[in-house]
Amino acid sequence: MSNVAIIGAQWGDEGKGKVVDWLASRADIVVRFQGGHNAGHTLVVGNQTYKLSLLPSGVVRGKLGIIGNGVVLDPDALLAEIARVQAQGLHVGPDNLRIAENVPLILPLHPALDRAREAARGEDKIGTTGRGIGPAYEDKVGRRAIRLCDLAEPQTLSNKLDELLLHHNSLLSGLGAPTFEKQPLLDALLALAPKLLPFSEAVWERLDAARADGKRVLFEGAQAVMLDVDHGTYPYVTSSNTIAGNAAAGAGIAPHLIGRVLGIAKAYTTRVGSGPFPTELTDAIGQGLGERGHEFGTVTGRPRRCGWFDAVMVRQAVKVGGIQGLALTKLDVLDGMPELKICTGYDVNGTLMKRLPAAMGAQACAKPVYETLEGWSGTTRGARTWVELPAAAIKYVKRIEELVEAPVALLSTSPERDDTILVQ
Ligand code: 2SA
Ligand code: MG
Repeated sequence: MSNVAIIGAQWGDEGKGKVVDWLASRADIVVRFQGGHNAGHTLVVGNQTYKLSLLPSGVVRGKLGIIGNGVVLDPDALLAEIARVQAQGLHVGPDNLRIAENVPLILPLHPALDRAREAARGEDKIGTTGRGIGPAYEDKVGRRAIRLCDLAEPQTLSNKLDELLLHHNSLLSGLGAPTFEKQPLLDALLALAPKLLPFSEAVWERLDAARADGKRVLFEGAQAVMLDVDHGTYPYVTSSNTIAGNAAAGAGIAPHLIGRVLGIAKAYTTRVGSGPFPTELTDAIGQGLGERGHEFGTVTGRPRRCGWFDAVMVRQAVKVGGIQGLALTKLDVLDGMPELKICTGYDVNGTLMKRLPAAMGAQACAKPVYETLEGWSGTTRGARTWVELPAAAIKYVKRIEELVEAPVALLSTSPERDDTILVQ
């Protein structure tokens, strides 16, 4: 197996955790290359359910996990997550988790600013997870970020905190939110140093050695293409590039080492948070998808918005994300539906479009153009071979392949790891 990058092909929550876990058994290293603890990857292994937000999913399989420089890392969230999975019997230590020394840190002022801004947006919220992801990336590109390696340099920490507080306290007070004192933040960071520095290293070097040794690396994406800060439904997006091309920059490896790109998509569509959703169903059908699919955000618990499969959006994700094969998940949620619709185009102010327009107004008024397919009465839940699927289910999957211009390589028919059909 060459290196594989796994990315979401819709708006997140596609079931990446299960697929990463499934492929991690064939890899040596699993790398998170963007996002932060706004991710919520759920892995069901036997009678244990692991909810991971920062830890690379390979830790469940005892694989080496790497958190790359492209992530924004909340130290308290990481330490709490490590303690949680250790209580579930997993081992996580500097021997099986390495963190890029140049990873930017999320400080308490970042979620504070995230939430204050969302509150100030009133009705027009982005719908962020409130974890400070956006403000942390702003500090990174603003060349103000405190990074893991800074914890080893108290004077650097102190100087950087001065600059950060000058910036953030003016923003926070402008939003009527409480400001931050320096000393408590400095004390907290100095106290974190001995806990975090043992995990810190130049991970690009370790990945280069892994390349030389022929190790197999899995790049675990978070969120999804339609939340990508460039290619998603901007500004209702996350603040990092979620497409596979960012695995190189976000881990410090050569682009040609990314290898195969697997996209994950649900057999229908969900999104949590604000923003356009052309195939959204606000009727009983959408409610039924949400109930049968248990559609609540792993991170925030928010109910997810549900709708029909959008082939226009996924085809675009295939192209910009470099997706060569699709893992289609939660097919079982469609069991028993008399008919299914697939969006094949958008009517944007009377113009038929085969791609998502970039402008906010055009995105907001994109109306879905549907193709209708018959549903199936049999169940697909737990199916592990292609032949177990009802003919109409096979037809639905085949039509999706044609429309998104990528083969379905893997079908998931339940959250259970082994309820998976390897198509090719
Ligand atoms: P933020 O907090 O600044 O990243 O939020 C910006 C927008 O991105 C959306 N967002 C998400 N939407 C769905 N799932 C998310 N995480 C998944 C989970 C994990 C995954 O299960 O929670 O799929 O990797 C996620 N993270 C951010 C958010 O709703 C805003 O619209
Ligand atoms: Mg999720």
